[in-house]
Amino acid sequence: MKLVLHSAKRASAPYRVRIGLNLKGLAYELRPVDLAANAHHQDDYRALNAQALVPTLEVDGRPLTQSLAILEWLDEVSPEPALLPAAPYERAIVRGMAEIIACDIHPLNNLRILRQLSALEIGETDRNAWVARWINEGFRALEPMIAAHAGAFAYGDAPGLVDCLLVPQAFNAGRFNVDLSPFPAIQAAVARAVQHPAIAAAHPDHHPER
Ligand SMILES: N[C@@H](CCC(=O)N[C@@H](CS)C(=O)NCC(=O)O)C(=O)O
Repeated sequence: MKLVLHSAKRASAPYRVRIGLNLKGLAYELRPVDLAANAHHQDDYRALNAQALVPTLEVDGRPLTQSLAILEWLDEVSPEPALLPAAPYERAIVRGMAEIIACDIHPLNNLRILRQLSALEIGETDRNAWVARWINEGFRALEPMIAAHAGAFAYGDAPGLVDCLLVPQAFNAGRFNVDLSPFPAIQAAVARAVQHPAIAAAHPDHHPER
């Protein structure tokens, strides 16, 4: 199976998939997409991803989009080590935690949203306050869930789906200087997760420029 991940250096959605692929121990080719230069709006990229968003994962030349769908697909085709727990109730808890980030924090703070705020002449200080507002709101909900469910990782004792989402979202919070000290369980889970070699290898520092 040949895997090609269309990714961008600091973007959090492809960072999730890099973590997932690394945890599975799957080899993949990384193709950087220059978001600043709007490479994602070019026809050749839109042919792979009609939303003009990263990531896209090409599987033997066939594109998959949406990071959560890709991570769930990975868990289906390469079940070990599992990203999701086995029990349906626990799977729903984990998906709920992941979706706080993927559905309720990240879409409000995405590049296209920030560009639109800029187009509406909202200045950098207010844009940063906007970003912080949604991270804080989501993390306030996630904090007690992590406190309740974390073991060695964000959910239980093995790295999994929550870590795939949480580590990039915490990195994004750092980019915008959002203070995470009100969220000690989140901070501790991230500090532990980034020590894992597969998660560390997915860090933007190891990504080609762009
Ligand atoms: N729900 C999508 C979100 C993808 C997404 O928004 N990706 C961002 C980077 S993290 C992007 O491509 N942004 C480009 C833009 O907003 O113009 C997923 O999880 O894959």
